[in-house]
Amino acid sequence: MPLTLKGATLHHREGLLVELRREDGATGWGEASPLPGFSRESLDDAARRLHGLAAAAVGRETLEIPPGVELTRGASAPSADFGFELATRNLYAKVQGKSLSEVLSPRLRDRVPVNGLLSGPAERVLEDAARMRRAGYEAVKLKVGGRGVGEDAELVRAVKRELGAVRLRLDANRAWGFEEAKEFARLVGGVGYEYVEEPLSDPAGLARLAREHGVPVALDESLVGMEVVELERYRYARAVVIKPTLLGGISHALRLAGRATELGITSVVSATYETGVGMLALVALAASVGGSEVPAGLDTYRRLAADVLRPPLDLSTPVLDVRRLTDVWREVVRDYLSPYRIT
Ligand code: OSB
Ligand code: MG
Repeated sequence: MPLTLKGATLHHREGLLVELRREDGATGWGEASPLPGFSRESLDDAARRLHGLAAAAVGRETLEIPPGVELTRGASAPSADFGFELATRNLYAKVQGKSLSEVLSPRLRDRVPVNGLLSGPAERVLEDAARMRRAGYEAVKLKVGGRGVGEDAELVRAVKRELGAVRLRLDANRAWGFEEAKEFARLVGGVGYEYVEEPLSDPAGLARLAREHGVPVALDESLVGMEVVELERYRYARAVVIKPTLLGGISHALRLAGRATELGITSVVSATYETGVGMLALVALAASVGGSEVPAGLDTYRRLAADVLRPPLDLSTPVLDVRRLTDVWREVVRDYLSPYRIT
């Protein structure tokens, strides 16, 4: 089914798979899939950046790359930085005889709850909310900002009634002016939602919205291009939505999440419609960051009609069993991959 993001309709998902091969034939795979409307780089920009990174890696000692030497995070194509770093880490894991999760973190949680994603017309949203409650989802996220604050607030109330004790997150994708956001917050007062991602078209007002009006806000778009040291200025944030494809890699995501934990901010590892190759990294990352289990934004996978990874991953349960997933998918190899056009 077509996917509507920021008013644009996507009929298929394009991306690049990265294969890094060592002299002895050992390989590591990665994925660089800029998301139209959210990534600033095009697929061509990502390809160019990958060629640059590959040229710099030729002749280098594999084991020198991760986790020893940090890749430079460039501004030109964060999706390529992620894809290349993932390939190096997968290759490193392969050479060490370990799984990707094992090389990412010595302390992995074995459960990753999935944040169910609600979007589309109100009727579908309510049906999906009821289905997710019955299935046992711990948290769901509803897209707001597209209906006018009165209608959005009404839908939020109706969704929360369907959800009962299931946690509700909201995401406005920068839809509102300050007064609209205040009005929305007033209308949903008492509903008990966890946070609203990026309520303001002008993020300069986020601190005031949070501090003076008590609105629980989460950062998503604001994190793009942000350095880890800058996060301190956002102490008011309830959560940060960490999307390695948009932020530029695994090391950066790990450092950002580490700093967030120090500042008392929750890290929510999230996907941007990656294939199974990227999703395996996001699952491992979600199992590695933060001090406790936090539902991760991995429900995007459900929206892909097919995957390059065959068989596809099973990410359709409310809680992922990380050990089972990483045992089945200890490594991605060429035999499991088939180019596929999703139309
Ligand atoms: O706005 O959070 C977003 C996916 C791609 C681009 C933007 C967004 C998303 C998601 C990811 O919503 C899923 C999630 O956060 O649960
Ligand atoms: Mg968001």
